Amino acid sequence: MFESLSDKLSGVFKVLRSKGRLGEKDVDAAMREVRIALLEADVHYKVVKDFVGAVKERALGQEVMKSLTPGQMVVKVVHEELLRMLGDVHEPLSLRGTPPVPVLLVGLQGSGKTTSCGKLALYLKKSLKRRPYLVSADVYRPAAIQQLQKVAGDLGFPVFDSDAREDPVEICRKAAEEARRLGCDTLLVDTAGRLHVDEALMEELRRLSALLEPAETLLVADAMTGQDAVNVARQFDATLGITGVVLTKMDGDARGGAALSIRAVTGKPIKLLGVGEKLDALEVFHPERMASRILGMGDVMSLIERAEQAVDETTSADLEEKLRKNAFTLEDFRDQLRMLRKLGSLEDLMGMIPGMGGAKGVKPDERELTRIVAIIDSMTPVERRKPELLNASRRRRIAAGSGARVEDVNRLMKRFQEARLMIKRMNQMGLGRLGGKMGKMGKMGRLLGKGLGKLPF
Ligand SMILES: Nc1nc2c(ncn2[C@@H]2O[C@H](COP(=O)(O)OP(=O)(O)OP(=O)(O)O)[C@@H](O)[C@H]2O)c(=O)[nH]1
Ligand SMILES: [Mg+2]
Repeated sequence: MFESLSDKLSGVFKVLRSKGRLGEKDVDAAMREVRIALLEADVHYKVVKDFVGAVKERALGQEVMKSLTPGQMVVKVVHEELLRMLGDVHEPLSLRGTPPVPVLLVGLQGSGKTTSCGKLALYLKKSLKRRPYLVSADVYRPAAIQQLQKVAGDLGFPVFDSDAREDPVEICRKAAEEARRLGCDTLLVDTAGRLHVDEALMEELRRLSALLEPAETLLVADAMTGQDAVNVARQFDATLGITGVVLTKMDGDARGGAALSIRAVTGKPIKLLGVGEKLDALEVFHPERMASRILGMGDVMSLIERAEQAVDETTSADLEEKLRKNAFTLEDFRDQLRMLRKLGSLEDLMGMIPGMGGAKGVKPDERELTRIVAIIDSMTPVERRKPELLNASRRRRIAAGSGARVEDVNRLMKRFQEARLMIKRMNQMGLGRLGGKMGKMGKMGRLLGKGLGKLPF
């Protein structure tokens, strides 16, 4: 997500930071590059214009803080403006009302409505302790009803037995009754998609909306469709009124910037992100985290949350202690690599670690993990604890023992040293040296210390 945008922005910031004083010319030049980077990332041109204008004005204005260099100041302003563009604070789902509280999922064909319905049900149950009931109001596409039934069945959620010959409004009325009877508190309504926004579909959605009076009308938009996603959001909002957006396929290699302009263009918040085809691939959207991710500061919070879900707590305190003392050994490194498997794809994880997102030439390779673990396994326990013992002859022995080449062993050692350094750096952030508003580093750092216990790097 946003690798190339991150790369470019960090390039611009590096230049800015290297200067002691910043004149109008420097800021102008930097903003020209920021502008190009945003446009290339497919951010809506009007949003880019406002963004660059605001940053320039503030950067050149009187806003100078003693504690920051002018370059840092600009980075801070960019971060804040980016945050503003994304919506400042996370807006949670609002599910007040008499149960079963209806949630309507709408959007174009193939945008991910049915999948998101399942993801949302799982999220509601796990994170909000709710009891969802699902219903398909898609009577048009053959097998659409069965598709939702399969999704619900796989996850173990009750689902209405929709009859494709009936009117969608009638189906939903009956489904709401059934949900109430079963004691479910949330009614998730999957609706039919269309290739384009058309009047007949909108009319049907309006009728559904009038009957259900949904607490949330979520537009499910495909991030890969770029500017189209923004237009669709605008149209759905104008004719139906949406309360939020679920951006799907954020795991794809789309430039993604378009989707991020949705908030700025429609004023409606992005609430959730679809990040994969699996039904647990749903993330809550946090503007702060996204801004940090884009600016290459990493999304440590999301990473820690994910780590906490996947890994048990027992070893973490122990590791925290080791990290503090810089006693992180190859054994720990190996354990971390093993745990990593549980967290998600490597590429995903790298993007969340500060400084790693844009790291060039670090193409994670899952097989590499297995190789690394084999190499570490071939070391003696003493070697693992004291990597400085590894001279040329020991390295040859280890290579032979693990079926690797000496170069592989060397590369692993280099990586390990880098990982130690990185950990040291992150620890220093944790000590609160980077105070102030820049990402609430103090708190983040402490959490990081904790989260790092679960990281391989
Ligand atoms: N990679 C990825 N694929 C997704 C995501 N969400 C949905 N998909 C895929 O997108 C395709 C369409 O998803 P559906 O949920 O059937 O979309 P829909 O909006 O219900 O489609 P219609 O009912 O035909 O309008 C499927 O292949 C999904 O697996 C996501 O977040 N990431
Ligand atoms: Mg569908």
